Amino acid sequence: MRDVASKPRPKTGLKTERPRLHKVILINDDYTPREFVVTVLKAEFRMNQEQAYRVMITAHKRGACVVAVFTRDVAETKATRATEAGRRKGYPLLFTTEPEE
Ligand code: TYC
Repeated sequence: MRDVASKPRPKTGLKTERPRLHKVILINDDYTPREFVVTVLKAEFRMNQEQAYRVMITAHKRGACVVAVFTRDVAETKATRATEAGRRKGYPLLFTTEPEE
């Protein structure tokens, strides 16, 4: 069994670099109701009430708040879906993405 643990590993960085992660960012606006923002955060980002409220109120006070980080595809899909949920209700709710440093 110790043989398994001592198998040679691929050299770090050559084949197994992790994909860069992308932040999903919630942007504040003056029109979307707070409770609706919380509902979208819970539905699309699987947050509980407390987590969703904290993110919403941070964006409300500071102008924007990082919601979570994902691989690029997942970040873009979630940001688009969450933005569309607001659009369907006629709200200017906006989620953007940006690569992590
Ligand atoms: N500022 C909005 C209001 O006062 C609530 C809100 C919070 C909207 C965060 C968007 O990302 C947002 N109704």
